[in-house]
Amino acid sequence: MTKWLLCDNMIEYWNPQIERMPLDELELIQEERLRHLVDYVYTHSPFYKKRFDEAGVKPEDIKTLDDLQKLPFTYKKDLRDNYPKGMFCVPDTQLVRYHVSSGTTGKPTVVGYTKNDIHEWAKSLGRALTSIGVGRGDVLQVSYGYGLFTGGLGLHYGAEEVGSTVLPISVGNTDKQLELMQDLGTTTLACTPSYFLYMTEEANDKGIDFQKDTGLKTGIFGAEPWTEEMRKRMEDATGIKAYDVFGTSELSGPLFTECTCQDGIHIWGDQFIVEIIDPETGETLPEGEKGELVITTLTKEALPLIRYRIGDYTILNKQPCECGRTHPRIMRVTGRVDDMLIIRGINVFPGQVESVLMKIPEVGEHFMIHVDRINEMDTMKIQIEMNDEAFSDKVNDIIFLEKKVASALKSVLNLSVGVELVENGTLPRSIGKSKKVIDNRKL
Ligand code: DLL
Repeated sequence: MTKWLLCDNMIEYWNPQIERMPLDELELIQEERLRHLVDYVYTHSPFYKKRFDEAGVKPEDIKTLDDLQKLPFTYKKDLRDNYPKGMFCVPDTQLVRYHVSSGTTGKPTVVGYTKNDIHEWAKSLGRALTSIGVGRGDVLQVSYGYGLFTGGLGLHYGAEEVGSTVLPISVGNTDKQLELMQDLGTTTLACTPSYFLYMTEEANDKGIDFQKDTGLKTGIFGAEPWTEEMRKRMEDATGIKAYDVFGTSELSGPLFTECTCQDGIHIWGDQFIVEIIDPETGETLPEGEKGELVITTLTKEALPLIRYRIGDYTILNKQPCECGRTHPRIMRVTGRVDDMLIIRGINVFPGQVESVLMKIPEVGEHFMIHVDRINEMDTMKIQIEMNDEAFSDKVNDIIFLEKKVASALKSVLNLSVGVELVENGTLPRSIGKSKKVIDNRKL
């Protein structure tokens, strides 16, 4: 597949016919693929046959996109219960790869891929990378983990699809990362936002200025929640453009990014159907309302998923994007349904805390939320690093700043929280997905 450049507005597309297709035409493709999918899983997966039979739904009941709601959901638990390969729809001889989740919260999930699954995955990222201006001539430093985690190999194949030169360095060894970034002229860096923050600190310590000493222009950051406020800080501090990348291992891995408009993540409608549901009731929510992301895969062969409950909170936007792409977008994922903290009856997401803190100039980029239950009462205390410039050895200055931060948090969270300001460099750094909450109630 060759990349297209539409000269009227200088926006590049990987495949303009598909990416700019009118929504009603796209929906016809979705309908046709959905009909094929339900037939396929019903005949190839004993799991889905049983699930459909239990729900009293037959493949012939699914004729239009509206019928999607007749189909039962699929849960992460289903993948675990059918560990390792009970939900696969192809024989082992057709598999070309496995990825396996870390299984920190239970049995791991195993995802198998046919050759075509790998190709569809790379295609999705090929479109995504093109939409942020990454392609031939770019050096893409892939600093996501390679191996069982999908981040490294996912971005790797996507980058090769668009003809970029891949630097497959994986995660860690930050000195080497910074050295090769300069020596090989990295233009694009893909890693978790936490790791980029860490790299920035290390670069500062070594006197490396991203703008002057490297050719870095673009960051592709995801695999964990981050905020608009964090993006602004990263872009201001380093002069790069920072883009959000989203995906989950069950869907393949990293799959979707924002385009240069930075106004939502494009989900390729010919490959996936997106729904947003109320996580409590399972009801589909109207466009624009925040709820749980549910995705149906339309082209996967080895492990197709019907109405898979991703467990992330986001908002669906079906309006065509300014970039000309018509495929639905999801807004920045603000956290997982199970990340929500309930403190004295009030719902709090770590992302809300980050949004508030990143607007306070005296505060650095790192914080840790500690939740406890003391005398039957939930408490939340946040340790927050200060910027070096804001650090003071005068107790009064610190007390004043702690009050300012606590009051900013209270006005947004509607909750009184303890604030402890700590010196820059005190809190743990992360090179992969970071941990921002220690909930002692669960210990
Ligand atoms: O994290 C795949 C990935 C790799 C995505 C590299 C992006 C870049 P999992 O380990 O299965 O797969 O974790 C998926 O991570 O359901 C979200 O909760 C979270 N997540 C991923 N990307 C984002 C993002 C990879 N951009 C889970 N914003 C998802 C917020 C994200 N959360």
